[in-house]
Amino acid sequence: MDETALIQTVARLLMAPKGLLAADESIKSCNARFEKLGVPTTEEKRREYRELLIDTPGIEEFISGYILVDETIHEAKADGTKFTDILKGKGIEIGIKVDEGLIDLIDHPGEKITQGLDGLSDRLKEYKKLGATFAKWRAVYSISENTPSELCMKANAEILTKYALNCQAEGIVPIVEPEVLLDGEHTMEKCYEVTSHNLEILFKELADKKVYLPGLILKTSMVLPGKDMKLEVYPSEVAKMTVKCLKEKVPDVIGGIVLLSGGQPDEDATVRLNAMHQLGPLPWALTFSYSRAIQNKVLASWAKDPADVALARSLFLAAAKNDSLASVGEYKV
Ligand code: 5MM
Repeated sequence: MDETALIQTVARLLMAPKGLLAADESIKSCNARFEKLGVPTTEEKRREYRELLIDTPGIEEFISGYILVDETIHEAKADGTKFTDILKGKGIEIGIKVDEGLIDLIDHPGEKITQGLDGLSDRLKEYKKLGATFAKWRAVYSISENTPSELCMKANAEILTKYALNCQAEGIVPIVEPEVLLDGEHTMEKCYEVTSHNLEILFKELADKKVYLPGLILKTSMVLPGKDMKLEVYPSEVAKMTVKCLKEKVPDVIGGIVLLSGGQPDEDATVRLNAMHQLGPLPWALTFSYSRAIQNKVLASWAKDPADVALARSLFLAAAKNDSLASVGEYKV
């Protein structure tokens, strides 16, 4: 394992005041978002949309890495320039989602594990040749009366760890994403409890199997009450609970932490990250890796008027700038 190369990639990804763009919606999720807005669900429309995101002038000021999917990493601009060359030219790290989605956890209704370990090493080698320096794998946990079960958390921790070891062996920085879903009627305290216990299980497994923590990034959900509670929570409260949970369970030596937005309102994701940085110095780098919270307005604008790429790009730059400011606690409402 080339530890120095991993650390250098982590440093480039987490260089303040930047964060990551998650543009790794699977074809299915991307199509579902397109469909809602009346955009044709064709490969060409997906390519066109991703071109808009990848070729936005100046975005490198706010974004250090793009997480792509298999389809996009092989694609090019309408004029033939490869997407990977555009990103490299801007000094943006190329990331790739390597999990192959969720499957049911046998005998555990409502619970999922993530698949994609088969042939992973070969796929990583291929992505590395295309320029990828980091990867991402997402596991999900639903909160309900009986979930997440110990078995679900342990099974996903084992899978995330195998994935991380594979990545590091290939010189690719793994992002491990254990996402506690926002759906449900649970309290914020319950979310704290579940996130905390799950992180404990995950970091024990990562340490037991000797994953190199300075060469790993955690992508986590925030500690929030369930969406169906329809509760207003102060950003300072979310920040306090999330940071407390992370400080207690994430080793200081980790490469760093990035947050997902998880379906919370765009502005909330920004304000809450900002509030975390106002709590004083943190033991690890902490920034954003949003998909919806950055892209919602961009996609809506482009769907309405695909010819007005300039408007969609200005919305993308504005959202990325706000999150960049929040990543150093300088965002002002
Ligand atoms: C972009 O969404 C990713 C998962 O996509 P699929 O469900 O289509 O496979 C997801 O991992 C994403 O990277 C994170 O959840 C962050 O996205 P949000 O929208 O939560 O910020």
